[in-house]
Amino acid sequence: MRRALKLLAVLVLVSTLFSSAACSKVKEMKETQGSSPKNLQKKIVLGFSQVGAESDWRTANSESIKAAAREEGIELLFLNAQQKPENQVKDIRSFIVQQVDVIAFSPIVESGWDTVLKEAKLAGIPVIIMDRGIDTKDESLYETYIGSDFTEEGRKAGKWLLEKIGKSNEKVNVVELQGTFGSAPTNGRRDGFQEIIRGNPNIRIIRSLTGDFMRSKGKEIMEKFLKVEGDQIQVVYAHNDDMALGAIEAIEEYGLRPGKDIKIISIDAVKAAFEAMKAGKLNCTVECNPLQGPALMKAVKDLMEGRPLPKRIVIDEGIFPEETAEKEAVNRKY
Ligand code: GYE
Repeated sequence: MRRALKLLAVLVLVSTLFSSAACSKVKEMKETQGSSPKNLQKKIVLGFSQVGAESDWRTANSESIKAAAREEGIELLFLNAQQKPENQVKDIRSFIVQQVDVIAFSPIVESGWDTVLKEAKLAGIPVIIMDRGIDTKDESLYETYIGSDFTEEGRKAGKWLLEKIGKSNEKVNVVELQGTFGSAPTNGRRDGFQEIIRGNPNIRIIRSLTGDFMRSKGKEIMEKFLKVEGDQIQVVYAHNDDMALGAIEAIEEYGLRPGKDIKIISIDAVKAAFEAMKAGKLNCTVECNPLQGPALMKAVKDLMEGRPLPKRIVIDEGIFPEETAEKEAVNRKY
């Protein structure tokens, strides 16, 4: 009995020593990567948790991340959270368990990340926020945020409306198709647009609902708006092109002409929006650039090689009114 106990104690000791040696080995590998990029033995492993596959923008964004990782020789663990924040928490935890080198994610909603980000910090894994921002008091929980200025996008949409339609003295009723509730692009695009149209008392948002950035839901909401407001609607402001395209279908089925009887402004500037503008069904789209893969991989490499990162990396963007569609359509990559 005594002998058996002794043997057990030795086994426990050996396995503890072994696992702590294994741990320091992993740490060592990460440190080697950090200090001398040229001696990279092991590929950098990046865990990325994506929002979902809700829009053309998202498809282009996912492709850009995958292509850039391939190009840079970074091993990418890519997970799709299917628009559920709780899935993203699970994704991040699984990346921590797998001891990836860097975690990046596009947060579905703005708040609720502190606990899981603290877990990543405790595990010594740096986090990059991409595309959608987060709301936190503790900025040490992430290294950098790479993404667009959503409030500015909303302002651009508002300015276009003021210039094009707001000049006449007639009342302009706007219906708003919002993106995912609680997400950074929804909040920014809503606030930026409101800030600008506030300057003109004739422009009023009469209805607003969330369509989750999806074409099918954009169509559903527009059907509802048309049912209650009928031809009292002069303008649709959609937080993305996919919902605008859904709204276009609803307007046509209702018997009105999108782009003419009802003006439509949206955000993203994906290829399909240019086709709709060329057909005269969409009036303006504000650019939101999804090709963020190269910027993400550069940030990952900078981090691993110990270079400091700015806290915010903003993507440059433009605006495309219908008059530019014909010329610009050929240049669109997504
Ligand atoms: O505008 C929309 C997508 O987070 C900026 O998410 C992104 C938004 C984009 O579903 O189409």
